[in-house]
Amino acid sequence: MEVIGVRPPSWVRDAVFYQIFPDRFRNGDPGNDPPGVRPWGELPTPTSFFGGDLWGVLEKLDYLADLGVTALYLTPIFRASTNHRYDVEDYFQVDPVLGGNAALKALVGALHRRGMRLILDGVFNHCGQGHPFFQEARKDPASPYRPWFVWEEEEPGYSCWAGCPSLPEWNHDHPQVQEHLLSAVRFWLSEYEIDGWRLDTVEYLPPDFVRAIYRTAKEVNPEAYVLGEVMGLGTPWFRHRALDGVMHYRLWEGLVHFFAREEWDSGRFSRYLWHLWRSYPSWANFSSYTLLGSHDKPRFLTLAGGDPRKLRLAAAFLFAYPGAPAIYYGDEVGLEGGEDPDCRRCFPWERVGEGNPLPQAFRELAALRHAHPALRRGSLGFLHAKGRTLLLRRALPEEEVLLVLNAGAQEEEIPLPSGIYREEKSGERRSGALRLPPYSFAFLTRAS
Ligand SMILES: [Ca+2]
Repeated sequence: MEVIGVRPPSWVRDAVFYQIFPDRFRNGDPGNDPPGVRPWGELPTPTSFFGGDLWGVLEKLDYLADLGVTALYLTPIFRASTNHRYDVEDYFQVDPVLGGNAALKALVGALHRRGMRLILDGVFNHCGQGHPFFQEARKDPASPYRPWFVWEEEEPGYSCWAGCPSLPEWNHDHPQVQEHLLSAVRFWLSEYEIDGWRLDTVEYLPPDFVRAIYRTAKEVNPEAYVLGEVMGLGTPWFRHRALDGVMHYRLWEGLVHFFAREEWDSGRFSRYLWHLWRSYPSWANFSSYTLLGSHDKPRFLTLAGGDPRKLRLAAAFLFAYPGAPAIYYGDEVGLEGGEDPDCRRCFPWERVGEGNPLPQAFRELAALRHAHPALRRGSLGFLHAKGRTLLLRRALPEEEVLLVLNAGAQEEEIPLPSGIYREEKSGERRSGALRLPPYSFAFLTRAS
């Protein structure tokens, strides 16, 4: 008997994700802007709003599809007070400044007509202090919402996320709290046909509640994707069948050490990855979300000292690695930025189609991944790791793809496995060894 939801949705391992911070991607309707929006492109502060919205995302679906993106992950969109909206005030209303529920309906419809998908950010550990239930519970000790929160003697008088008084934590031991949050999980999957949830701060939630979210999502749609924000090792969540995949921050750390900062050689990098690979069940490796950036980390290009060659190398690796690769909005045009809020700058639309080679590089990587099933579903092997050079193999019975890369400042010759290979870019036949200029890579397929 198959247990419901044990198998992650099959579409994930074929997906290319794109993460959007909705206030900063595209302003499709200036008419819904909150008061005091800043000029597009000004450097963000923790409190600035720029007027981006879901209508803007809808406007740019051609751009995203052309890039090779097949799925979107939006950071929180429900009504809240801040620009990041991790302080939810109503789990059943898309923020009117993002276009409201109507804009989400339109966006999901347009995505599905293109065969694309959408996952939303579920913030179920805490709400915002402006949430009406919290407001009432705080004012009135006799309120039915009083037991929905955890009251404490110490300041600020209640349990809150990471000591942040604006984010009161839900009391998940109270059955009505769980039911309220699970009804939101259910509602957006069934009524708006979203394709899954990214669960915020999973490591702070009671594991049983995460399992309940997982089961609830799969009951509505067995093909729903349940992704966890897990900064540590994800193994326990997979053991307990509570998630389909994690945002692969552990992989991200390795990419930063090897490609961006050049602190590790390829031997250490490949041993680190192999250890991670073996720590997760195979299905979890293939259905995790692999990333070069997110709204919580400095931009990869910035970590790489602004060198686009290193960004391209890391992107090539990401698109050749198992899991669903994700592009953090703007990385593909070379947007830079340090720690939050600097990593949440406005999308610089003037950098698209201006002879900028980066978007084309990302487009080619996505196209390669879509063209070669071995890159999405093949087995993983590290065939060579020496100095700053690396050879990664992805193989299925019917095809074999190699990523050969030189992440160092010297030209290098890298030995190839026996056989004749075809270089993807030039179409030339290769055997024996491949010479690569500094900071460059090549994809090879086995000639049949
Ligand atoms: Ca707007």
